Amino acid sequence: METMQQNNHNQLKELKIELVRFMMSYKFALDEMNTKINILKQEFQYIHDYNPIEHVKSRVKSPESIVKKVDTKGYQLSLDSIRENVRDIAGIRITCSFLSDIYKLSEMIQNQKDIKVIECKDYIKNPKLNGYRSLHLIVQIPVFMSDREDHIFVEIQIRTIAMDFWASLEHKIYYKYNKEVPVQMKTELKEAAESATLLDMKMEKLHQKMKKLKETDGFEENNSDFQRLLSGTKQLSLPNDFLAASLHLIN
Ligand code: 0O2
Repeated sequence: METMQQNNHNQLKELKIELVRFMMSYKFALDEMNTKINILKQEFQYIHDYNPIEHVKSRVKSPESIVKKVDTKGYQLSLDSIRENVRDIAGIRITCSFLSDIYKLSEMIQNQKDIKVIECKDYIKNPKLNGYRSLHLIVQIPVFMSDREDHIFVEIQIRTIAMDFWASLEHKIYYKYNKEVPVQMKTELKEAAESATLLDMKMEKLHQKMKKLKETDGFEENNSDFQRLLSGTKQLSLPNDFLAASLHLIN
């Protein structure tokens, strides 16, 4: 009797360790992705004097949500099956300033050698019927642990502030409403999504116009800054002035 109890206790202990390891690997994958995104953000700020990322949110799906998804999709309830089929356990949402930033950022992420792109769903070029827009990437990244290397799926959603505003509120409006949503409401939500699209397009146009203006003005401004640096009337401060000065010397 005592040996049986001991066996059960050991099995439970092993199961607990396995579950903790399973969930931890997703947390580590998110830590790695967050570091990568942070590096891109900082480097972009220094080199281009511009930050395309407004904010980043990440989460590990709760065990309850994982089990719910396994149930609704009809997957087998085992760790191997969950690992293979539920690819959004680790999720990152990046909100960008402008439409063009989304594709720039997606390209920079996809070009990283240790990131394997599994799937790319472009709900911006092909919005969902309800009006939902966002760029979704499913990637796999290696996580190195004490005794093994795991390749973990991460879902990355990249969108603009307007897309995020719409999606967050749409989610709130539908949240916990299990009955059919009235057609009129669906139409109005779709119209709201179209307004968000127009706003994104307008802001993108303004962004491009301003970029061109800065390029023309920038040369003269930087040049006079550089002249002041050479004549010693402008002090160098780290790191932007050093970068500006080095870039002028290279050019
Ligand atoms: P949560 O709580 O955000 O994680 P999948 O269900 O992922 O196996 P699917 O449906 O092809 O397969 O995935 P898709 O289309 O890539 O969408 C996955 C996620 O995108 C959703 O996760 C939402 O976060 C978001 N999303 C997709 N469609 C909509 C939409 O119409 N409105 C809003 N607000 N968000 C959407 P989850 O798991 O549904 O939820």
